Amino acid sequence: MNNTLLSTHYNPTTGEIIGAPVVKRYLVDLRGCFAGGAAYAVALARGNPLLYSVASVAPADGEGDLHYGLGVIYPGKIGDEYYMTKGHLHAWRPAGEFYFGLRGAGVMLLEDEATGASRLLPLTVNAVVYVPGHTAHRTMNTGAEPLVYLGVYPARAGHDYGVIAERNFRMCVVERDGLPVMIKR
Ligand code: PAN
Ligand code: ZN
Repeated sequence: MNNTLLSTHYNPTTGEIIGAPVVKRYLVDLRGCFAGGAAYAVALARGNPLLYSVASVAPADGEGDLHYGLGVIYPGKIGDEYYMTKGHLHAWRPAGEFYFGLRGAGVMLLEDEATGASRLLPLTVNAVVYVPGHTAHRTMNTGAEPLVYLGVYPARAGHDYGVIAERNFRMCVVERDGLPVMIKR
């Protein structure tokens, strides 16, 4: 057990946790995620902005232990699609996850691995979203300020990006009349 991580403070404005390792994802890392391939290519030709970062805290790794990540997705769009995360299934498929909205406004796209059934759920300040096991999940910032959220998941969950990289989500989320709408890819 890592005593230094039993108690931490997160910054809900910047999404920082002092001392926690951070993964940063840039536009180039999201190749294949956006449905609008042409808009993606145009945006990438202009630059390679930071889309989101995640600070992770893993206090203990026993069976039954929990980890958490503090995510920040910056505001922006590629064509009519919001800046989003890569999205994943948990490597240990039964692992569920709680998301807590801390700043800004966004949505979560959930897709049941077995049925493909998709849901679009708001992730706003004080919202709690539960991602059941066996469910692919992707988060988008639909607002004008950074979206900051906390995700809490079993220590053994792991991240499986392979399935999403291969076939993506069935649905994509686009802005229509200023609002996020889920449509078939
Ligand atoms: C989150 C995600 C975070 C970034 O902590 O890892 O939102 O999304 P990607 O991992 O899809 O890039 C989580 O769901 N952990 O399990
Ligand atoms: Zn997850």
